[in-house]
Amino acid sequence: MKRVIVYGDLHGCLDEFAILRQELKITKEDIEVSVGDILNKGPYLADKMIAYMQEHSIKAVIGNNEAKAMKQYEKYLQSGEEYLKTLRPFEIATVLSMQDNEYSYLKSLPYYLKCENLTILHGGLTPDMKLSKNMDMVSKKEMTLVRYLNKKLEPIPWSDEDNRYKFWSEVYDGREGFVISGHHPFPKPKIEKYALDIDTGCVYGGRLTAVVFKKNKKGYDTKNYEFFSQKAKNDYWKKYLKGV
Ligand SMILES: [Mn+2]
Repeated sequence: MKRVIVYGDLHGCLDEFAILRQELKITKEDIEVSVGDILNKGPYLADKMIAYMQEHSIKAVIGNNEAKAMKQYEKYLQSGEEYLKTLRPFEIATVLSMQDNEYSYLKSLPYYLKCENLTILHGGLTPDMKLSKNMDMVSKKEMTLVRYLNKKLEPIPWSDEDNRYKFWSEVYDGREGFVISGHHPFPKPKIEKYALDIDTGCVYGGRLTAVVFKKNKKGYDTKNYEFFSQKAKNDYWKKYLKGV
């Protein structure tokens, strides 16, 4: 049976990821996809995370952290050590763990991935976004960042709490398929009619969640999917902020 298995934000949580994959009893038949934000903030750096993804042929879409790491790596190659001083310690660690292989891996990642009736992307969709190969870069980047919308159904910045109207998936109409995303951590997966957010904040001491879809006659069954999750061994982000 061919399964599609989608993983939430990894953020360097490789131990939890490996345990979760063991529990899922992955076979060569399975299609595994990450919603992006593979790297940054957590215990394992870009080199280890990407090597693991490559070794196990796990697909991924770009998260905002991958987009940022690519840009920072490019600037580091241009301007050298001086540039690193402008970055946060976890960003420096990411950039320094990257080489050509990691950079070209990140470059090769798509912004969204369609698997029959399923669509995997990192952030979310706004009513005026249309997925296509020739989407402009601004909309692609925006797609990695969408969380809450304002009353005009436009995405609001992270800090703009007062303007918060609805989470994007609460008003999404399913026109681009059943969407599985991450980016905004919830204590439990956020389940809507045409979308799932499966970021359950592993790097913040929450859980790493996977959702499993099986096929029926019409495509992948979006009514009877199953969640699996693995508890974080640590609140890695809190540890990082405390400097221990
Ligand atoms: Mn993110």
